[in-house]
Amino acid sequence: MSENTTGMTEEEKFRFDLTGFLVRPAILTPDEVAAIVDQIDRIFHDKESLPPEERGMPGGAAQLIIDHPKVMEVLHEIIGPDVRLENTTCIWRKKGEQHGDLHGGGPGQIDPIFGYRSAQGRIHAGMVRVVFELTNISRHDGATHFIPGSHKANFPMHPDHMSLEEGARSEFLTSYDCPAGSAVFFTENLCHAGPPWQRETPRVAILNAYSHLATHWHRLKVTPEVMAGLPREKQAYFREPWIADFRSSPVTHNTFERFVAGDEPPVDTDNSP
Ligand SMILES: O=C(O)CCC(=O)C(=O)O
Ligand SMILES: [Fe+2]
Repeated sequence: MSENTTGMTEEEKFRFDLTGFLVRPAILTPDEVAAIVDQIDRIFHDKESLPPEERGMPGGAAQLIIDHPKVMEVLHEIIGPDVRLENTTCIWRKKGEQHGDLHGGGPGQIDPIFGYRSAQGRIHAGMVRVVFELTNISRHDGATHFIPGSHKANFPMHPDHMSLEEGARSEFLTSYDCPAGSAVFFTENLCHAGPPWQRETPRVAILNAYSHLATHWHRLKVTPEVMAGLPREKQAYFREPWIADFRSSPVTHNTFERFVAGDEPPVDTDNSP
């Protein structure tokens, strides 16, 4: 495998561009996986046993995934140097539960924020999902499914390829095999779904959404307690979505370093409706 200076191999870039998704197997250690699974178990079944700053994502043991180096090196290549974490959700998905129908794909790009482009040897993805699978996954379990290549399809997604019913699925619909602790990257513009979970044991996972520093799609739902419990280097991934402040001379740039050195709060964590 050829490495380049970005930390993403040429093969990974080829694969992500071709298919719209990429699996990095076992980037978390078994101890890290066990600690995060224990936290998610408590969040779903015994919240009071956790201190307030660990009762939701991305606090507690889960905070190590905010800026995991094996994730950031991919995101810096496919989004750019300045990345925000704009949504993070943990799941404890039981047999028969699902996230929803196939969505995304085709020329519509859903919304410019999700748009996928490649130019001059670089990938420019809009919102990128990173699923941290915390159990071993086989492609028949019902983890996230994709229609590879649909992120840059030139025709609208055809109805014949949009079913999740057994026997009526697209021949292109696929999933992945990976050990616990793996990261699965995909552009939100790829046609994808979280179909009904098939296994007796739950799917325990964290679903993150990263995007360019200048954009913000999800209204933040990180609680003030969880945010306050994070070190400033992790809060920086939730800083306000802007690039340059032209009120000052010279222009102020919303860099990671500036946020970490200052005392500005991250974006509004008041999650009242
Ligand atoms: O639940 C899943 O496996 C997929 C969820 C989804 O659509 C997403 O993360 O964008
Ligand atoms: Fe989605």
